[in-house]
Amino acid sequence: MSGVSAGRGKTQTTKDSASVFLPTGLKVYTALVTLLLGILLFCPLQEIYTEKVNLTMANKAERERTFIMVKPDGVQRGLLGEIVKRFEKKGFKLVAMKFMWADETLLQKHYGDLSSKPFFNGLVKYMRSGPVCPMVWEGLNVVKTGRQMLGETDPANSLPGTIRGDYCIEIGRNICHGSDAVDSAKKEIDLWFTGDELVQWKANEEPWLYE
Ligand code: DAT
Ligand code: MG
Repeated sequence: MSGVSAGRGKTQTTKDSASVFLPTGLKVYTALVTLLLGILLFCPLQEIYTEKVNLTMANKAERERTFIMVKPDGVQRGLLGEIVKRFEKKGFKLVAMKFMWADETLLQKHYGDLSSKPFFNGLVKYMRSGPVCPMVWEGLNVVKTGRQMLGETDPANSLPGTIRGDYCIEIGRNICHGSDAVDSAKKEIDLWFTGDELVQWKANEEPWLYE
């Protein structure tokens, strides 16, 4: 009995204090609800904003891909690192790279549009004379900029500062290849690489390269 009465007494006390502190309780409750609503609203908004910023950057950075290849003379002359370095330092992102001997069929397909040229057989033979290093680079306007970095097809016409302008002399030994258009880049990438070989990754320097 005494327990019941003690319990009753306790309940009464709690009721009393609740009614005394109700306005403060309500304030705290309102503040908590407002805070919660604020967090609930702010987070998705911030997420949407961040996503949009990232997307804008990604769109710029991932707008284009090009196919660059160091030819057998470039490899033999120890210029592989130099050519990779130029693309890397420019800020382009490496998507794929391999070191291989290219077979005749692959090279005939790669240079298919030049098959009627008198230098075609010599070109394929030269490209089979040693290992090559095909690569995929990504970035804003990378196709056009890549070609500018390579220089003219004939090194004699290539400006100093370009890869061919700095490191080679003759058209038949021009050390590197670069896609000449976005469409041909797509075809060349598909010809030389499987989908699995194109590496998905986020370059940390992107926010410092694209605004
Ligand atoms: P690029 O490699 O600049 O795209 P291209 O596609 O016209 O030039 O030719 C492919 C390669 O063929 C080129 O890098 C070197 C070789 N080549 C082109 N014209 C040549 C020529 N007149 N004599 C010998 N080789 C030539
Ligand atoms: Mg070409």
